[in-house]
Amino acid sequence: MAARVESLSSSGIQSIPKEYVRPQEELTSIGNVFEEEKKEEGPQVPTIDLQEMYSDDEVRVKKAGQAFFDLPVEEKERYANDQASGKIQGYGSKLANNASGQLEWEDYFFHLIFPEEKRDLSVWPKTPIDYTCPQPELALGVEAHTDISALTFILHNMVPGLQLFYQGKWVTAKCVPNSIIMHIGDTIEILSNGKYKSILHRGLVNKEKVRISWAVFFEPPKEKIILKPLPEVVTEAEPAQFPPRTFAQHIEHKLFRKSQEALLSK
Ligand SMILES: O=C(O)CCC(=O)C(=O)O
Ligand SMILES: [Fe+2]
Repeated sequence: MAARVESLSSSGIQSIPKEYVRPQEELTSIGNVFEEEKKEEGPQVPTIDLQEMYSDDEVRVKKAGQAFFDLPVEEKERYANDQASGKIQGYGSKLANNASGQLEWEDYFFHLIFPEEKRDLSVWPKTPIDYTCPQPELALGVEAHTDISALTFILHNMVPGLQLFYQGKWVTAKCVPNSIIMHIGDTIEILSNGKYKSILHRGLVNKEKVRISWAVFFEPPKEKIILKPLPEVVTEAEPAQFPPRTFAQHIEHKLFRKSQEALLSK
Protein backbone atom coordinates (compact mmCIF):
# COMPACT_ATOMS: atom_id res chain seq x y z
CA MET A 1 0.00 0.00 0.00
CA ALA A 2 1.25 3.51 -0.79
CA ALA A 3 2.27 5.58 2.24
CA ARG A 4 -0.26 8.15 3.34
CA VAL A 5 0.79 11.60 2.23
CA GLU A 6 -0.54 13.02 5.49
CA SER A 7 1.85 10.79 7.48
CA LEU A 8 4.80 11.70 5.24
CA SER A 9 3.91 15.36 5.50
CA SER A 10 3.83 15.39 9.29
CA SER A 11 6.97 13.22 9.67
CA GLY A 12 9.26 16.23 9.30
CA ILE A 13 11.08 14.96 6.17
CA GLN A 14 13.14 17.64 4.39
CA SER A 15 13.02 16.04 0.96
CA ILE A 16 10.33 14.00 -0.66
CA PRO A 17 10.75 10.29 -1.57
CA LYS A 18 11.82 9.84 -5.20
CA GLU A 19 8.52 8.24 -6.24
CA TYR A 20 6.93 11.67 -5.75
CA VAL A 21 9.47 13.59 -7.85
CA ARG A 22 7.97 14.27 -11.27
CA PRO A 23 9.89 13.43 -14.46
CA GLN A 24 12.31 16.13 -15.66
CA GLU A 25 10.21 17.23 -18.65
CA GLU A 26 7.25 17.87 -16.37
CA LEU A 27 9.22 19.82 -13.75
CA THR A 28 9.84 22.77 -16.08
CA SER A 29 6.12 23.61 -15.97
CA ILE A 30 5.64 23.38 -12.20
CA GLY A 31 5.88 26.79 -10.54
CA ASN A 32 4.81 28.48 -7.32
CA VAL A 33 1.05 28.27 -7.37
CA PHE A 34 0.50 31.46 -5.35
CA GLU A 35 2.50 33.40 -7.98
CA GLU A 36 0.68 31.58 -10.76
CA GLU A 37 -2.70 32.43 -9.30
CA LYS A 38 -1.92 36.17 -9.33
CA LYS A 39 -1.21 36.27 -13.08
CA GLU A 40 -3.71 38.46 -14.89
CA GLU A 41 -2.45 38.07 -18.46
CA GLY A 42 -3.45 35.24 -20.78
CA PRO A 43 -6.59 33.09 -20.73
CA GLN A 44 -8.57 32.84 -17.48
CA VAL A 45 -11.19 30.41 -16.28
CA PRO A 46 -14.56 32.11 -16.91
CA THR A 47 -16.80 32.76 -13.88
CA ILE A 48 -20.57 32.41 -14.06
CA ASP A 49 -22.75 33.85 -11.30
CA LEU A 50 -25.06 31.12 -9.98
CA GLN A 51 -26.39 33.08 -7.01
CA GLU A 52 -29.97 32.20 -7.84
CA MET A 53 -29.24 28.50 -7.57
CA TYR A 54 -28.20 28.39 -3.94
CA SER A 55 -28.36 25.03 -2.23
CA ASP A 56 -26.73 23.89 1.00
CA ASP A 57 -25.45 20.65 -0.57
CA GLU A 58 -22.10 22.35 -1.03
CA VAL A 59 -21.82 23.09 2.67
CA ARG A 60 -22.82 19.53 3.58
CA VAL A 61 -20.35 17.91 1.20
CA LYS A 62 -17.53 20.10 2.53
CA LYS A 63 -18.38 19.41 6.17
CA ALA A 64 -18.47 15.65 5.66
CA GLY A 65 -15.12 15.66 3.87
CA GLN A 66 -13.46 17.91 6.42
CA ALA A 67 -14.74 15.75 9.29
CA PHE A 68 -13.33 12.64 7.65
CA PHE A 69 -9.87 14.11 7.08
CA ASP A 70 -9.78 15.50 10.62
CA LEU A 71 -9.77 11.89 11.88
CA PRO A 72 -6.40 10.33 12.82
CA VAL A 73 -4.76 8.36 9.98
CA GLU A 74 -5.31 5.04 11.81
CA GLU A 75 -9.01 5.75 11.97
CA LYS A 76 -9.15 6.68 8.28
CA GLU A 77 -7.37 3.41 7.40
CA ARG A 78 -10.54 1.58 8.40
CA TYR A 79 -12.07 3.00 5.23
CA ALA A 80 -9.08 2.25 2.99
CA ASN A 81 -9.82 1.23 -0.58
CA ASP A 82 -7.99 -1.47 -2.50
CA GLN A 83 -7.60 -0.51 -6.14
CA ALA A 84 -5.80 -3.73 -7.04
CA SER A 85 -8.83 -5.82 -6.11
CA GLY A 86 -11.25 -3.40 -7.77
CA LYS A 87 -12.49 -1.77 -4.57
CA ILE A 88 -11.96 1.80 -5.69
CA GLN A 89 -14.23 3.49 -3.17
CA GLY A 90 -12.87 4.75 0.11
CA TYR A 91 -9.65 6.25 1.47
CA GLY A 92 -6.65 6.11 -0.84
CA SER A 93 -3.38 7.75 -1.83
CA LYS A 94 -2.77 6.83 -5.45
CA LEU A 95 -5.38 8.48 -7.58
CA ALA A 96 -3.79 8.19 -11.00
CA ASN A 97 -4.00 4.71 -12.40
CA ASN A 98 -0.54 4.65 -13.94
CA ALA A 99 1.74 1.65 -14.20
CA SER A 100 4.92 3.71 -13.82
CA GLY A 101 4.86 3.72 -10.02
CA GLN A 102 4.85 7.53 -10.01
CA LEU A 103 3.06 8.87 -6.93
CA GLU A 104 1.03 12.01 -6.28
CA TRP A 105 1.15 14.23 -3.19
CA GLU A 106 -2.38 13.73 -2.00
CA ASP A 107 -4.74 11.48 -0.09
CA TYR A 108 -8.36 11.25 -1.15
CA PHE A 109 -11.71 9.76 -0.40
CA PHE A 110 -13.83 8.41 -3.23
CA HIS A 111 -17.53 7.65 -2.80
CA LEU A 112 -20.34 6.82 -5.23
CA ILE A 113 -23.47 8.68 -4.08
CA PHE A 114 -26.07 8.20 -6.85
CA PRO A 115 -28.00 6.21 -7.90
CA GLU A 116 -29.07 5.54 -4.36
CA GLU A 117 -29.18 1.73 -4.69
CA LYS A 118 -25.44 1.79 -5.49
CA ARG A 119 -24.60 3.97 -2.49
CA ASP A 120 -22.47 2.02 -0.03
CA LEU A 121 -22.65 3.77 3.32
CA SER A 122 -19.98 1.54 4.81
CA VAL A 123 -17.37 3.66 3.02
CA TRP A 124 -18.70 7.08 4.14
CA PRO A 125 -17.72 10.04 3.70
CA LYS A 126 -15.63 11.71 0.91
CA THR A 127 -12.85 14.18 -0.15
CA PRO A 128 -9.63 14.49 -2.12
CA ILE A 129 -6.94 16.40 -0.23
CA ASP A 130 -3.39 17.63 -0.83
CA TYR A 131 -0.96 18.08 2.05
CA THR A 132 1.77 20.68 2.18
CA CYS A 133 4.94 19.35 0.60
CA PRO A 134 8.59 20.13 1.54
CA GLN A 135 9.58 20.42 -2.15
CA PRO A 136 6.42 21.55 -3.95
CA GLU A 137 8.40 22.46 -7.08
CA LEU A 138 9.15 18.73 -7.55
CA ALA A 139 5.74 17.17 -6.94
CA LEU A 140 2.16 17.26 -8.12
CA GLY A 141 -0.94 16.73 -6.02
CA VAL A 142 -2.84 15.25 -8.93
CA GLU A 143 -1.02 14.47 -12.16
CA ALA A 144 -2.25 15.74 -15.52
CA HIS A 145 -5.34 13.88 -16.72
CA THR A 146 -8.76 14.31 -18.23
CA ASP A 147 -11.77 13.10 -16.25
CA ILE A 148 -13.85 10.22 -17.59
CA SER A 149 -17.01 11.91 -16.25
CA ALA A 150 -19.54 13.93 -18.22
CA LEU A 151 -19.12 16.93 -15.94
CA THR A 152 -16.99 17.46 -12.84
CA PHE A 153 -17.76 20.00 -10.12
CA ILE A 154 -14.93 20.94 -7.79
CA LEU A 155 -15.42 22.69 -4.46
CA HIS A 156 -12.24 24.06 -2.88
CA ASN A 157 -10.93 25.58 0.33
CA MET A 158 -9.58 28.78 -1.30
CA VAL A 159 -6.04 27.38 -1.62
CA PRO A 160 -5.03 27.55 -5.29
CA GLY A 161 -3.71 24.46 -7.07
CA LEU A 162 -5.96 23.48 -9.93
CA GLN A 163 -4.50 24.14 -13.38
CA LEU A 164 -6.08 23.66 -16.78
CA PHE A 165 -4.11 23.06 -19.96
CA TYR A 166 -5.40 25.59 -22.46
CA GLN A 167 -3.82 26.81 -25.70
CA GLY A 168 -0.55 25.10 -24.92
CA LYS A 169 -0.15 26.55 -21.42
CA TRP A 170 -1.09 25.69 -17.84
CA VAL A 171 -3.70 28.18 -16.63
CA THR A 172 -4.19 28.44 -12.86
CA ALA A 173 -7.82 28.62 -11.73
CA LYS A 174 -8.27 31.61 -9.42
CA CYS A 175 -9.96 30.89 -6.11
CA VAL A 176 -13.16 32.89 -6.30
CA PRO A 177 -14.96 32.82 -2.91
CA ASN A 178 -17.96 30.46 -2.85
CA SER A 179 -17.27 29.27 -6.39
CA ILE A 180 -17.58 25.81 -7.83
CA ILE A 181 -15.19 24.91 -10.62
CA MET A 182 -16.93 23.01 -13.38
CA HIS A 183 -15.20 21.18 -16.15
CA ILE A 184 -16.04 18.94 -19.03
CA GLY A 185 -15.00 15.30 -19.05
CA ASP A 186 -14.49 12.63 -21.71
CA THR A 187 -18.18 11.65 -21.84
CA ILE A 188 -19.33 15.09 -23.08
CA GLU A 189 -16.38 15.19 -25.48
CA ILE A 190 -17.52 11.90 -27.02
CA LEU A 191 -21.24 12.85 -27.15
CA SER A 192 -20.43 16.23 -28.74
CA ASN A 193 -18.02 14.62 -31.23
CA GLY A 194 -15.17 16.71 -29.86
CA LYS A 195 -16.96 20.09 -30.01
CA TYR A 196 -16.58 20.29 -26.24
CA LYS A 197 -13.10 19.24 -25.19
CA SER A 198 -12.38 17.16 -22.13
CA ILE A 199 -10.01 19.51 -20.34
CA LEU A 200 -6.55 18.33 -19.31
CA HIS A 201 -5.95 19.39 -15.71
CA ARG A 202 -3.72 18.79 -12.71
CA GLY A 203 -3.28 19.92 -9.10
CA LEU A 204 -0.18 21.66 -7.72
CA VAL A 205 0.89 21.48 -4.10
CA ASN A 206 2.60 24.12 -2.00
CA LYS A 207 4.61 24.49 1.19
CA GLU A 208 2.36 26.80 3.09
CA LYS A 209 -1.20 25.62 3.06
CA VAL A 210 -3.05 22.35 2.91
CA ARG A 211 -5.29 22.33 -0.12
CA ILE A 212 -8.59 20.48 0.06
CA SER A 213 -10.87 19.95 -2.89
CA TRP A 214 -14.17 18.13 -3.10
CA ALA A 215 -14.63 16.81 -6.63
CA VAL A 216 -18.11 15.64 -7.59
CA PHE A 217 -18.22 13.60 -10.79
CA PHE A 218 -21.32 13.12 -12.91
CA GLU A 219 -20.90 9.93 -14.87
CA PRO A 220 -23.05 7.74 -17.10
CA PRO A 221 -23.92 4.18 -16.02
CA LYS A 222 -21.15 1.67 -16.74
CA GLU A 223 -22.99 -0.59 -19.21
CA LYS A 224 -26.49 0.74 -19.91
CA ILE A 225 -25.65 3.42 -22.46
CA ILE A 226 -23.54 3.24 -25.61
CA LEU A 227 -21.44 6.38 -25.75
CA LYS A 228 -20.92 7.80 -29.21
CA PRO A 229 -21.27 11.17 -30.93
CA LEU A 230 -24.93 12.29 -31.03
CA PRO A 231 -26.48 12.09 -34.54
CA GLU A 232 -27.11 15.88 -34.49
CA VAL A 233 -23.38 16.61 -34.45
CA VAL A 234 -22.23 14.05 -37.00
CA THR A 235 -22.15 15.14 -40.65
CA GLU A 236 -20.34 14.08 -43.77
CA ALA A 237 -17.88 16.90 -43.26
CA GLU A 238 -17.48 16.02 -39.58
CA PRO A 239 -17.69 12.25 -39.25
CA ALA A 240 -17.79 10.56 -35.82
CA GLN A 241 -14.37 10.82 -34.17
CA PHE A 242 -15.10 8.29 -31.46
CA PRO A 243 -16.03 4.64 -31.99
CA PRO A 244 -19.07 3.52 -29.90
CA ARG A 245 -18.24 2.23 -26.43
CA THR A 246 -19.81 1.69 -23.05
CA PHE A 247 -18.49 3.77 -20.18
CA ALA A 248 -16.84 0.63 -18.80
CA GLN A 249 -15.08 0.09 -22.13
CA HIS A 250 -13.95 3.70 -22.19
CA ILE A 251 -12.35 3.29 -18.74
CA GLU A 252 -10.66 0.06 -19.87
CA HIS A 253 -9.35 1.70 -23.02
CA LYS A 254 -7.95 4.65 -21.07
CA LEU A 255 -6.25 2.50 -18.43
CA PHE A 256 -4.81 0.23 -21.10
CA ARG A 257 -3.42 3.21 -23.02
CA LYS A 258 -1.87 4.62 -19.85
CA SER A 259 -0.14 1.38 -18.95
CA GLN A 260 1.18 1.09 -22.54
CA GLU A 261 2.55 4.63 -22.34
CA ALA A 262 4.22 3.87 -19.03
CA LEU A 263 5.86 0.76 -20.50
CA LEU A 264 7.10 2.74 -23.50
CA SER A 265 8.61 5.47 -21.35
CA LYS A 266 10.65 2.96 -19.31
O1 LIG B 1 -7.32 18.67 -7.02
C1 LIG B 1 -8.28 18.97 -7.69
O2 LIG B 1 -8.98 19.95 -7.46
C2 LIG B 1 -8.63 18.16 -8.90
C3 LIG B 1 -8.96 16.74 -8.57
C4 LIG B 1 -9.16 15.99 -9.85
O3 LIG B 1 -8.79 16.42 -10.89
C5 LIG B 1 -9.84 14.68 -9.85
O4 LIG B 1 -10.06 14.16 -8.73
O5 LIG B 1 -10.16 14.19 -10.93
FE1 LIG C 1 -9.76 15.39 -12.54
